[in-house]
Amino acid sequence: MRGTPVLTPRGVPLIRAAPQASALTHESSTLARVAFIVTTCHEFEGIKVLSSILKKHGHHADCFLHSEEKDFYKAVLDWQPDVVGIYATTGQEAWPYEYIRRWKKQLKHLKVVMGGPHPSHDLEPLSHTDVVDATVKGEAEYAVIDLVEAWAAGRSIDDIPNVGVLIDGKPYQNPIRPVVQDLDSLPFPDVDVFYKYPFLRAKRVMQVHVSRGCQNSCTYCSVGLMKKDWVSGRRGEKFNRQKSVDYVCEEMNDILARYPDFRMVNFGDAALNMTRGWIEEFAEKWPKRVGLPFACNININYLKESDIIALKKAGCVSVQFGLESGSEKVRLEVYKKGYTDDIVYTIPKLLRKHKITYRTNNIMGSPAETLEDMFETARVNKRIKPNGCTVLIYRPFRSTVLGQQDFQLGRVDEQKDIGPSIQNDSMMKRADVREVVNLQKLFNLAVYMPGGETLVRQLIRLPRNPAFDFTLLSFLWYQHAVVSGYGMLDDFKLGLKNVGQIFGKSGPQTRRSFIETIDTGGEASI
Ligand code: B12
Ligand code: SF4
Repeated sequence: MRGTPVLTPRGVPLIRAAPQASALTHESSTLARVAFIVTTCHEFEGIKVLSSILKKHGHHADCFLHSEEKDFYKAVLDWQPDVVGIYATTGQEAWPYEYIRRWKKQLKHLKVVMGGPHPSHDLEPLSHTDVVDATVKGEAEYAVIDLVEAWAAGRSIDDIPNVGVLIDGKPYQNPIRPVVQDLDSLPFPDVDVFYKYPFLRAKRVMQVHVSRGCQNSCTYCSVGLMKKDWVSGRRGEKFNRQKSVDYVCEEMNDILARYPDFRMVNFGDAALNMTRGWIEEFAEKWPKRVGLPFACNININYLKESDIIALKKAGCVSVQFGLESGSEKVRLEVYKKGYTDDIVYTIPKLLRKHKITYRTNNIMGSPAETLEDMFETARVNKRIKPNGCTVLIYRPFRSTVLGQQDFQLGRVDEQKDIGPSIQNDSMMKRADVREVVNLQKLFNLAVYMPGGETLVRQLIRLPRNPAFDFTLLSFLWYQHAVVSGYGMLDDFKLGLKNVGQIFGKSGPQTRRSFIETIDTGGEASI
């Protein structure tokens, strides 16, 4: 935990409030009750950690998943929160505003904080003054404690590091404190707030994180700017951090003791091969102490054959890596991915040799690429024979180097609501936008069907239609469920629960054409 008191930007020491009767809370409770809310049906690592930290400090925390509650509004209201915490990626921030307005009518003391990637780079949510009371930038372990306790004690939140607030009607972002250096110093993530839901605890695959950061700094990803912005450059301060193997094994056994039915683990980290030597130690300890097979992401520019051997020994069945573009020039010079063609052609052969299946991630429609480059991406995939291709449409996030350029250069159609997902539509102003979006939907046909490219070249000229969306979903489902081992039924159900996020709009109205034809189940309407 924090050692020396943190000095706020205005030089005022932050005093941690001792647990006391809360100005926020209702009569029966003396501490803050924090309800996290999310719309995607998934176990979110950030929320698990924040919940365990809050509980460690004596507060109450829980998480409410929109898809899993019969009556989402009532479930949160009945829990009587003092604080509602929204996790938001860009495009995923506005969905709960209507709920919050209604909760605020019922719970006069309710405060609302938004955290996650979106408010870390954009203070726009603060302009919804009837909804959002504060935002948090970056890693929020210590900020949420300070914030909740300041609210509970009726103190000002204006000087709390990481917190964004309106001061005299203007958004103000406080500087952030150093990122958590030792991940082993954090309590085990609180999985109970997600595994209280039967669907999430009955899945075959458990979602786990063992690191933060990434060795690469790709220009289309938020990680590059996080690195620059979140780490001061002080000697010894790290952005890439990994839990110790011992901690991970203990964390896992702690979860399995309560939820013994999981059959596999998916490591959601940017790359499991983040720290040299980690996989070797993991390969020694994990099979003996945990022994579950797993899937993970890898950075192939840091991967040696010895790592692949260690991954296999540890129980890895499937890996995923970002090819992103078939053009080496785009990959290296624009995306700054660090994957040369040599690496792109060598690693898949080694993965096949050691019998680990692999899937690629690919981007369609960035301003760096022509439609021909995107067909080249399909051809490179055909050559390296992945067991599956995930294809995302380029989205210009303001939290990325490339996205910032796009906004500055007026390349973005800012009026177009493409929803929260990067699988739905394109915001880029390009003459061939229809072809790009259709190619993303039909990409797998071009890769896996004999003669597929010729057919896809014809089809992408047609107007977008549900059959194309369905093609994308079918490939996604098959590859995710079968190749990566998530299980056909689990993945089908998960797909139905999250389909609104994949093809929906950003605001409270999240359904459109194709979705309206499907009963996604369990979604309470507002
Ligand atoms: C694992 C992952 C996923 C997983 C899990 C979702 C998740 N967001 O955790 C899955 C596969 C489901 C996923 C889906 C998507 N993802 Co994603 N994902 C990641 C990834 C690789 C790691 C996130 C993570 O777990 N980090 C570790 C934990 C500990 O950190 P954290 O989640 O950031 O949490 C900390 C803070 O954010 C904060 N915090 C978190 N929640 C809250 C809540 C409150 C109230 C507060 C105050 C603070 C707070 O405190 C936490 C602890 O310090 C990041 C890249 C990255 N390295 O950050 C991309 C990233 C978050 N994803 C991104 C995107 C675009 C998506 C999708 C929209 C993709 C799509 N399908 O179209 C969806 C959105 C789904 C959703 N509702 O969030 C972008 C977001 C960019 C942006 N500016 O919004 C990122 C940054 C990658 C990128 N392209 O740049 N993702
Ligand atoms: S390798 Fe992945 S997580 Fe790392 S910077 Fe690139 S896109 Fe982001």
